[in-house]
Order: sequence, then C-alpha cells, then structure tokens
Amino acid sequence: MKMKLESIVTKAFLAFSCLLALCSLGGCDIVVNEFELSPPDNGTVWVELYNTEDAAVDIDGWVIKIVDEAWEGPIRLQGSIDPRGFLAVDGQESWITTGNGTVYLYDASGVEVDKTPQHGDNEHSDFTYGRQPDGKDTDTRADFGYTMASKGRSNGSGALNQAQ
Ligand SMILES: [Ca+2]
Ligand SMILES: [Ca+2]
Repeated sequence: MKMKLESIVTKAFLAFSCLLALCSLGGCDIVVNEFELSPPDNGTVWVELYNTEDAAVDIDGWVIKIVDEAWEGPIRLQGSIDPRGFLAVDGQESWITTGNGTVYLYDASGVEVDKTPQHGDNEHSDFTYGRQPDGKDTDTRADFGYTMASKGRSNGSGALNQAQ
C-alpha cells in the first residue's frame, strides 16, 4: 500500500514538473513590462513584470538582472503573479546605473524568459520605458514607449489615454 502511494506521489510530482517545464517553453508568459533605470531625485531603480496569461505564474527562484555595461544588478524574486497581474520590484538603493541598461528575466532553472532592448535614459525624470500596450512583445524596440511612470499598474495605451 505504501509503495502504491509513493507511486501516485511520484506521478503527481512528474505531472507538476511537466507543467513547470511548459512555462520554460513559452507556455506561460511573463514579460518585463516597464523599467526605471534613471529615477528622479536619486530614487531607486525598479522593474515591473506583467503576466500576459490567464493563469497565475509561480516566480519563486526567478531572477531579474539589470545589465549596465560591465555592471550587473540581480533582483531575486519569490511568490507568484496573478493572471494579467503586475509586479514591481525595486533594486538596491545604492545602485546607480548610467540609464543605458538592459533588463533580463530568468526563470528558476536559469532559462531566459525575457530581455528588453537597450534604451538610453539619463534624464532622471518620472518618465520610464514601458511596453505599449502592456505585454506587447514583438522583440523590437518599438514595443516600448517613453512615457509617464506607472509602477505596478497598466502602462495604458494610446487608445486608453484618448478615452480618458
Ligand atoms: Ca526616469
Ligand atoms: Ca506600468
């Protein structure tokens, strides 16, 4: 009987592992939706993630890495992101970047999930680079616009702004 239970547990674990593996293969999609590498008033750099799927995604063990020339700043993640949810995470207060960084997102097994184009910004204003609209991912620089910061919430879109 005990053997049987272990077998069931093993099967359940394998099924769960397969589900997690699907995430790595693009079955669930988290993107770097907005980033502030040139904050105003000596503020802290931050990155916003967006879950483009209709299911929550477990991001335990995932890592954001800000790469700015030879410098790298890793931000370790935990928890999960709700369906169509946003999550903003801060870098360390001491971090000062040139504003010309690239933001990478890796899953728990170290697979690259997303990478932003390099966008220069040394204005130290409330403006940030964000996907327009949220989650737009054609792997080109045009995915991102330079607009007012919307940390932890929708970046809006041209159509939305017109409606307001
Ligand atoms: Ca800024
Ligand atoms: Ca935003």
